[in-house]
Amino acid sequence: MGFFNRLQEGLAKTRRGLIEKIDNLVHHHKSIGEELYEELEELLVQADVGVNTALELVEMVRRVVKERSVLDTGELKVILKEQIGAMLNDGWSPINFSSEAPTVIVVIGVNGVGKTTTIGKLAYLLKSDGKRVILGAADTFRAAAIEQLEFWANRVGVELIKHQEGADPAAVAFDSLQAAKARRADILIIDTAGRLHTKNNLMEELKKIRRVLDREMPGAPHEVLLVLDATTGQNAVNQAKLFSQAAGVTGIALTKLDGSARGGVVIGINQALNLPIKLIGIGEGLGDLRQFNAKEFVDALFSS
Ligand SMILES: Nc1nc2c(ncn2[C@@H]2O[C@H](COP(=O)(O)OP(=O)(O)O)[C@@H](O)[C@H]2O)c(=O)[nH]1
Ligand SMILES: [Mg+2]
Repeated sequence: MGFFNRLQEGLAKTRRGLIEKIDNLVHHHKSIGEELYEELEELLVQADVGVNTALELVEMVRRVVKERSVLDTGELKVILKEQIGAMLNDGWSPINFSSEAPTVIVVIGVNGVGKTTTIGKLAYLLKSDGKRVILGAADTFRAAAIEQLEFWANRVGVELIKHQEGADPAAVAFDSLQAAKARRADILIIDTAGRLHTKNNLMEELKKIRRVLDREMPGAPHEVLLVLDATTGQNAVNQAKLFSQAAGVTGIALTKLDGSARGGVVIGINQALNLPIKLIGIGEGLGDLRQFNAKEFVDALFSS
């Protein structure tokens, strides 16, 4: 099955929770009016789009309905799809590759969101694209975290730079960058720890990693990807706010869209944070990660 079909399948629950309800809504209203808009807004909020974003979307739909003098309620879905697509496309940018190798990508986020898995899948994606990739195991908090990344490195067939459990993450980042330069790697991806109960320490640790990288290669890291778990809905938005203040986040990798009923959060994250969603994960397999594409996403979401 191709990625689009899997995305389509992965968004089935969200589709049921949002698109099918919108179908019902428009069938139960003969004309477009206040009541319909209110119910639409409510559906969007329920689908984890977020209150502000839901309001904004309904405003956009309202404006287009007026501009085009739309009377048919059936048209609403088409307009909504168009507006969601526009919203998701607004401010989007692809992964930022450095003109000078290596491109350094730091991956951050709380425990369990899917950082290490995403790194494995991203390494596979980039390697398949002909890039030379190196991984840095800067989540040194537990030995198991290093082993997990090593498992992925072996699976994908890329080199891993690691230290002992408990080592200074910034030192791992430093060594990884040295190695990436020496091996003329195109891409270095650095894994980090995500234990939130020591929030301040974590933020300091991430800052230190960034400082060390920038000192070794001015401008690095070129991406700080915050990994968020789509199944946590609006919670993901809160995590993002927390991290983006301190950690210099440049983009979002949204995982576990497969089987989440809260795919609407994609729209909310994009709007609430002003951060582009760069990657989406739809499973635990090697091929289950892709660069985010607004058109592909709305096509999959609105497909029947
Ligand atoms: N279904 C699904 N599971 C995922 C996805 N990404 C990660 N996971 C799972 O989420 C769990 C935590 O992932 P891990 O990479 O260890 O998270 P980390 O603590 O942030 O490094 C693992 O069981 C992964 O297999 C995804 O896109 N879809
Ligand atoms: Mg991990």
